[in-house]
Amino acid sequence: MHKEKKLLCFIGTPGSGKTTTLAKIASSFLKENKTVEIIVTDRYNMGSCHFLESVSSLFEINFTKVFQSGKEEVLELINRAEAEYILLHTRGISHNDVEELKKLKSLFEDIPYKINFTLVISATIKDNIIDETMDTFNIVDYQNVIITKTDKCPDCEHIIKKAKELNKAISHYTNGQRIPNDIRRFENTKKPWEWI
Ligand SMILES: Nc1nc2c(ncn2[C@@H]2O[C@H](COP(=O)(O)OP(=O)(O)OP(=O)(O)O)[C@@H](O)[C@H]2O)c(=O)[nH]1
Ligand SMILES: [Mg+2]
Repeated sequence: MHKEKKLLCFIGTPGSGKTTTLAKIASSFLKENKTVEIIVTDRYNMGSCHFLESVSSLFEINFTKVFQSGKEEVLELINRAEAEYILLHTRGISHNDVEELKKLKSLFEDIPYKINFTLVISATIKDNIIDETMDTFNIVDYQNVIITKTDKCPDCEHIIKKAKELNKAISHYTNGQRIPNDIRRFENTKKPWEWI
């Protein structure tokens, strides 16, 4: 078992690209011969769960999902995971749903592992929603941003500006639906993110 598990938790609004991006990141770790496990922390999002289960079986990635979504269960699955990189899938939360974000925060609070939270945000959303999303998700104290759907909207200036303002790193951008191909490192990051 790896002494230091690296936990990456993907958060974002519904449809932002969390599941697809998580699958791309998982397969990029595999390419680098790192061990990966995906844990789905929300049992209600059947679509994402089935999708990740299929991707995991295709790429031979360890996969587990919660049955109840409680804190103890999530911790138990993390404790049991033997991979070096553990990718946590969360359910989409609306950009103004403060209560749900507080619940998400509390799901991972007091877990005796360091978790790096990545906000997955689509380049296609309007500037005022970008601001609200990036501000409100800060409840979870995310450190990193991945910009999705840049093939649909190549202009990411507003997200980049907002990330600088909030002192968030941008590790990657995605530019299509293909897994694992359509993801690139974001080169201009001021604060290279520790793990990915
Ligand atoms: N064009 C394009 N489509 C993308 C990209 N990333 C994701 N998508 C598509 O966007 C849609 C939503 O992506 P998901 O990964 O399911 O988003 P999600 O955030 O997990 O959604 P929920 O689980 O419902 O909250 C899917 O059709 C993806 O194929 C991208 O970079 N470019
Ligand atoms: Mg999903």
